[in-house]
Amino acid sequence: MTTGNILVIGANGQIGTVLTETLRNAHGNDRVIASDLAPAATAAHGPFETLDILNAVRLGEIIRQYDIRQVYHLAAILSATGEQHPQWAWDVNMGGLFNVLEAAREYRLKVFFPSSIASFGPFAERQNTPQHGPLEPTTVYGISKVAGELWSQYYFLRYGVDVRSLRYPGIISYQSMPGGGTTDYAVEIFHKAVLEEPFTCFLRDDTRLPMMYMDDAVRATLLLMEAPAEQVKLHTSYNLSGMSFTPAELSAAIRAHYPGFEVQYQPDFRQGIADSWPESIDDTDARHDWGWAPSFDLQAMTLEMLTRLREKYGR
Ligand code: NAD
Ligand code: AKB
Repeated sequence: MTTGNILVIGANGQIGTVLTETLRNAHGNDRVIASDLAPAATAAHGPFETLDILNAVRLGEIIRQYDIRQVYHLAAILSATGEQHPQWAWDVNMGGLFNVLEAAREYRLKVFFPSSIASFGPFAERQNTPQHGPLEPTTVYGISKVAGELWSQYYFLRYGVDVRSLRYPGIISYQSMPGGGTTDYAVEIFHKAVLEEPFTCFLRDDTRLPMMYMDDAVRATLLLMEAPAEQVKLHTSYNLSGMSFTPAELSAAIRAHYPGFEVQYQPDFRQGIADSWPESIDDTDARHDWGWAPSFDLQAMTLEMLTRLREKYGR
């Protein structure tokens, strides 16, 4: 085992639930320590520690207790919740990252820090948004991600800390529910379809956003974290692309399986957030530097989501 023990911070969230299980399958349950504000499903199959990431002392205790060598720092306040509580979102997103980066400097840890398509704002090119170009996000979440990317690069350049990062699109999964983002509709819609209930979408029908199936997101994360250091050429955050679609296109893909599925549109404040984000992403650097390629398109993802949720709901 070359990775040493691994700490997942924010392990109970949408991504953490699946990433923790995947890491445990690869490295053994005891080598992957889940942590979050309170125990939940991730506590069932391996070590779990209660951790508020704003508590740097507790973080240090856990790192020493388990001889941690790698950290996946997933704890954050997402875009929609962040707009309702901007100062709290800034405190958690930046304060948490600083505690992780400082611990990484002190204990020589390898770190994964997820950024987001929210790093881009209205002045970025909206189609095939390039890796380099204007960022200028208009949400507190996006501001915290851009700042986080730059601080990650700073810790690499100044202290040699091995921090790796991806700008995730909206992630779609059946295992866990999303936690307060603008792309959440693309998960909620599948639950309604399988339960054969109508769905009310909080975005306009023509709102195109970059999205990715969870399997691809986890695979990209592990590919980047396991890549030889010389292949990791960007130390801010890599653009990452899976698919792009609108709520109308997703509804049509679901209707191929559930012809009677009803969708209404009632855009709310999240429409303004979505309108400031890219429609599709150019991830040439990730493909070139460490061999990234997504596996799931809209049709494959839709079939997989519906199949898995039917099993989950016994339908
Ligand atoms: P989530 O909201 O589902 O989960 C976040 C977890 O962090 C929760 O379990 C929460 O309890 C925990 N948390 C919150 N505050 C904490 C604190 N102070 N200390 C410790 N834990 C705390 O989020 P997610 O969707 O799993 O996202 C994980 C990461 O990936 C975040 O950094 C997010 O910005 C990023 N990301 C997610 C998506 C997506 O579509 N899910 C897209 C882009 C980027
Ligand atoms: C959100 O909508 O806030 C997240 C993200 C794209 O970062 N899903």
